[in-house]
Amino acid sequence: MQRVFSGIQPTGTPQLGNYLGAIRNWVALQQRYDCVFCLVDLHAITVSRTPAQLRGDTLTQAACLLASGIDPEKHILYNQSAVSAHTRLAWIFNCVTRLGWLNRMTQFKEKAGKDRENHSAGLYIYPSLMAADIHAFKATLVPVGDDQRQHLELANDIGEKFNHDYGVAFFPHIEGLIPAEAARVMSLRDGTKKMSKSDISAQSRIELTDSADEIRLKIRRAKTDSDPIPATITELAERPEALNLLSIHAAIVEEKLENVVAHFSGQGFGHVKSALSDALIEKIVPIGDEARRLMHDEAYLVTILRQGAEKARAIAEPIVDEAEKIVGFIR
Ligand code: AQP
Repeated sequence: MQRVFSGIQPTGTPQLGNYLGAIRNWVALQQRYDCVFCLVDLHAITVSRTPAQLRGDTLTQAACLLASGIDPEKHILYNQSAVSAHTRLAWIFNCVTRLGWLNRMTQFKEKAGKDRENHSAGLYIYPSLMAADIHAFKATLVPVGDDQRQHLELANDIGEKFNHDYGVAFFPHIEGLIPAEAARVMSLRDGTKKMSKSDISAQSRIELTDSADEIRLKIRRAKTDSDPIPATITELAERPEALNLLSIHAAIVEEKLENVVAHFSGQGFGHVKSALSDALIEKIVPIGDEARRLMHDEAYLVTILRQGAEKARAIAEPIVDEAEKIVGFIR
């Protein structure tokens, strides 16, 4: 059976983009594949985090994933730093990856901005660790949002270069599973910017633990324009905020965007926002309620992660042992 691997950074509370771009897909894939879901705490420290933030966010993420429907009995849920196979393979991949490849990564450019010299080396080599995360499990299916497309291509380049350099067919080809609707959910304050957990404006995102009142307020305040909804998607090309809200609505009610646009055609945003708030509250609030309940039981969450790490080690360590043997390391 093909193996699915995917991760999420404990850098805040999961937001609607994480849910629609990744988590919801993870839950569905559990029916068909062996799945490994990882809280990528090693990735999270590529930007500055206090120990309390990192620990708190890791537990919050675990609670939100369980509340969303991740099954830790049948599948694997753990935190990355508990499985040393990730960093062992990442070092080998750092020596396979070419600087020119990393220089092309748009996420580094976006996150580092103009102040590149002051960012961590970890942020720069992040894609090489991500390639190791996937290849350490020989996973072939990786459900992610559209923002990770370039990193997945690089993970394939790295796996192929390793195979080529050492004359083996060791790492398999990876296929990204990117959803058709809302693969890139945009900020509620700026339709040209990705919705992010770490955006300084809490108004820019819906978090999975938001209350019904918070969801309603954030959607009411979401940036839009005063024009009515057009008849077709192509007429939304120059209206990023309008397109974003309609795309979120389409994804949350699991309807095609063109049908949603046709449904609201001619109406103003007051109507769309009210329908969108209702749909979001119906889907998101039960997840938040369950996550809050789980967050009261820290010992339970830690046990789930420990058990997951044990199962993850049993898969990844023999694969990375083999990769090290191929490289020529003596054991
Ligand atoms: N806005 C988004 N729309 C669709 N998918 C998204 N994802 C993230 N944002 C959106 C997908 O969620 C998964 C987990 O993401 P991550 O935590 O590993 O890192 P990220 O992509 O950098 O997410 P954030 O929320 O923007 O985190 P911060 O603020 O820490 O940088 C991935 O599959 C991602 O594609």
